[in-house]
Amino acid sequence: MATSPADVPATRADFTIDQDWDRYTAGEHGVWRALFHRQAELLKGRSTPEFLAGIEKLNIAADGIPDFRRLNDMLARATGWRIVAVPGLVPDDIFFDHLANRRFPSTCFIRKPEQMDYLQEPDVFHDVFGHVPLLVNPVFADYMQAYGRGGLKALGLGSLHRLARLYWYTVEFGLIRTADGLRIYGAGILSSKGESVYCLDDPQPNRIAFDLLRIMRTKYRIDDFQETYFVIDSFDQLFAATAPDFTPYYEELAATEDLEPGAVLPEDHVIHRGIARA
Ligand code: HBI
Ligand code: FE
Repeated sequence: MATSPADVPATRADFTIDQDWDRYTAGEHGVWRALFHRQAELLKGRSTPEFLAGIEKLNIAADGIPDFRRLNDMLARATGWRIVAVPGLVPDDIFFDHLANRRFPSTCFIRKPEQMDYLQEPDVFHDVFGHVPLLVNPVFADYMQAYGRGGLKALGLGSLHRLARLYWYTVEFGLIRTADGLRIYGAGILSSKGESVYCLDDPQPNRIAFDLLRIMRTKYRIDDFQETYFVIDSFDQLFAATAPDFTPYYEELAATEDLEPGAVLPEDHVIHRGIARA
């Protein structure tokens, strides 16, 4: 059903809206409960321990869609971040400005029961279950703010697409190496039933060690599981990568070819070489 302008909640200049937690129906809380139970079970032994620590610290549970006011009390005390409700994807400059000021823009609608397995745009399960728990981790919280600041600069340099790739291959689809093996930290995987298994178990995708410039050259899929996952050793490594000024990187990248999502280069530190898709 097309939403007429009247349906779209009035947004402010920063595109924020009120979550209106009291307006959720029992059916909407039911969808959250079903998604939460399924992912919590599936992610055992798959998600990075820092994700579980965040879920517990924020007491994000199966009982229903969390109230952002309650989450913000705990999140602000932990790392100074807070969630602001937005109607959906917001313009890049607005998005980066929120992140640069430790405000995570989260959708507050939840998918329909028939969309349980796949949703193109982020909903409150993707944003709150997938993204918010890691904002409790001080280093990752610093990375997300540094990313927001970098995004504002990249916009000014016409290099947004480079940083969009960095976000995609880390915050959305990143893997991390632990003593027990590879684990998931990317929100796009944590909130996805199929990709939570595929990213670690399937021989098809490449798994390549994190390399900032390599990632910023690599295109990504938005309509299917990723063909390549990039693996960090720690959140410290990720945060340290954002320390330098990226301007020289953008100049160097301007002289290089973009890479297809499934490409493997001789200089790649390949952890697993996938099976090229037909
Ligand atoms: N808006 N609400 C929301 N969530 C996102 O993840 C998001 C966005 N706007 C822009 C955007 N992501 C990407 O274009 C940036 O990551 C580059
Ligand atoms: Fe996301």
